[in-house]
Amino acid sequence: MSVPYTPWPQETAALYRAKGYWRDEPLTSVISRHTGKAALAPAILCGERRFRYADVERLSDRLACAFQARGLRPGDTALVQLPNRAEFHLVFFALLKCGAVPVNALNNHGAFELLAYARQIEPRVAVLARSHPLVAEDPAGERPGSLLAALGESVGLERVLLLDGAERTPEECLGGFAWADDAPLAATEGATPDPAIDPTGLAFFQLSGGSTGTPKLIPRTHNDYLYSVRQSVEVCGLDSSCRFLCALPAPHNFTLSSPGALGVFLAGGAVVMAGDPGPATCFALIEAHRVTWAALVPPVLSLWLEEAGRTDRDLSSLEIVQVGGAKLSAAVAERVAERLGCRLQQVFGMAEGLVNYTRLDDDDWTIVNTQGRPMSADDEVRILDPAGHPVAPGEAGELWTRGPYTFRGYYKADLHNARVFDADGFYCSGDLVSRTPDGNLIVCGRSKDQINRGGEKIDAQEVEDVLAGHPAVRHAAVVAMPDPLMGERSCAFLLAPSDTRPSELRRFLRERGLADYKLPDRFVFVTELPKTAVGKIDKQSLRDRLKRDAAQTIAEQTSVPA
Ligand code: OOB
Repeated sequence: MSVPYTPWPQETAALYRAKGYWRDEPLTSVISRHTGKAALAPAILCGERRFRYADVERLSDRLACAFQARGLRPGDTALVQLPNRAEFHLVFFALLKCGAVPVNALNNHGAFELLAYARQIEPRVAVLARSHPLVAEDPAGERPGSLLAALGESVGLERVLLLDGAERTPEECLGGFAWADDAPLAATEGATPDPAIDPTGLAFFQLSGGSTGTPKLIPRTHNDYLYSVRQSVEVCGLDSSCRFLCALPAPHNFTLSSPGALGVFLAGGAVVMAGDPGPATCFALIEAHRVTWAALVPPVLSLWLEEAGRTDRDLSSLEIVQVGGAKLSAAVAERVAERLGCRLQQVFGMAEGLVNYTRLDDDDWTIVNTQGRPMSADDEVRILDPAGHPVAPGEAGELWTRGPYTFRGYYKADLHNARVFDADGFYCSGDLVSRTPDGNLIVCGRSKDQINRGGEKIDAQEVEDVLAGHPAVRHAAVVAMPDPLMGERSCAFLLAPSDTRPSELRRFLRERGLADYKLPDRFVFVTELPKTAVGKIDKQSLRDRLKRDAAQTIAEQTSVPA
């Protein structure tokens, strides 16, 4: 049995194999390829703990045996939500070794998101952190029941694995896991799992930022994902000397594969796990582990740049800071070299596939002002106007793409797939981009109904749908408002009585289990919402109103006498 997904056309797949992109190798080979002396090198540094490649291989084998003993079989699916700790990677590799296909939810996802994923994949197992507010008791009573109870309907408690918060050594590490029904893990030392990986099939699901109201899942195969990792390592020139700081959420496509932790494993380097991306935590880790690479979103970079001027920490080991996930302003980009003493690489990627990098030897203008160019010679990019015609060179248009690691369809989403793929298999990312004469892309906007809150994507319709369930709300329109630090924050325009309290609306959304980052930063109560000629809510005019407000505020601030 295998989990179904939209395949590439046969002749395209044959071409990708012939070109050596797809090698029918499992993703777990990024660990297992390190044998002999290389297996003794550190792979993951987490708190005081040091996991060598041999440890990651052995521990993920033992975990895989424990999953198999609980009946996990190829083609089953798994729901995982774990914090940035070594155990995230152990569980990921263990599930792959069982041929199971995980969804790795972000640690700040709420019950709303987790249940939406569970409904789509009907997981056979769930792996959760015992300390997570959704799992732990909820003294404040703000969260609905227990996630375990809700998940129990689809998973069954006998297949929920919980991880405690203790930092155990690699030898003791599996003692931190326990089945929710209290049975022992049953992970015998020295055991190897029954071979179960089909390297020609699906490896796992990536998460889509979404723009349609339901969180969408992106099937990623061993072949396409491993190619994207291998090609990223090549383009970024990673080798075994790399010490990579995993500061953003570990499951995110950027941190996992661009080149991310998997790229660092492939190259034989070490991944340093950070519990949060803030400069206090990260600068200490950079100093302690002589970190050479870090991947950040723009607001985190801004915090780092600010703190870099004040810190006593030794950041001299840093060679490259990659920034992606949201548009980086040229003004901030220009400060990287001077403040952090390292080079900048811009990364414009998407969980659906295509990843663009500025190259390390690009000229300064390109690195500061563009979001880079596709990493593969076989990435195909079309920039089209709304009628589907190529725009003139240098003009902005919608980005359509296909290639050896760009997916061909969201999971169980035929209607949506029909809208975002054309007949040739090109995927429309919903980004507005232009292309420089030397092929670099500049992101200039977005056509999808999404807010990019400092790299965290918010599906406007999803929040609107939940808000519409509140008795006081007759209609909701959620749009982006400019923000100096985050780039964008979210604002909800509501047809609702003006005495409705924002705190009550926030409580309502939290109670529905929506992730905190999706709660609107601002509520505006209106008696009418502007409409377009065809009668749809005119979101552009709402965005323009917020932009005018922001410009006005800046003008007022700058005209205040000293
Ligand atoms: C990355 O992946 P996702 O799936 O969270 O978000 C993809 C979207 C893009 O379609 C674009 O709208 C935006 O995030 N984005 C950027 C950007 N990088 C991503 N917008 C402007 N400038 C950039 N540099 O965010 C992601 C995946 C892999 C590598 C890096 C980022």
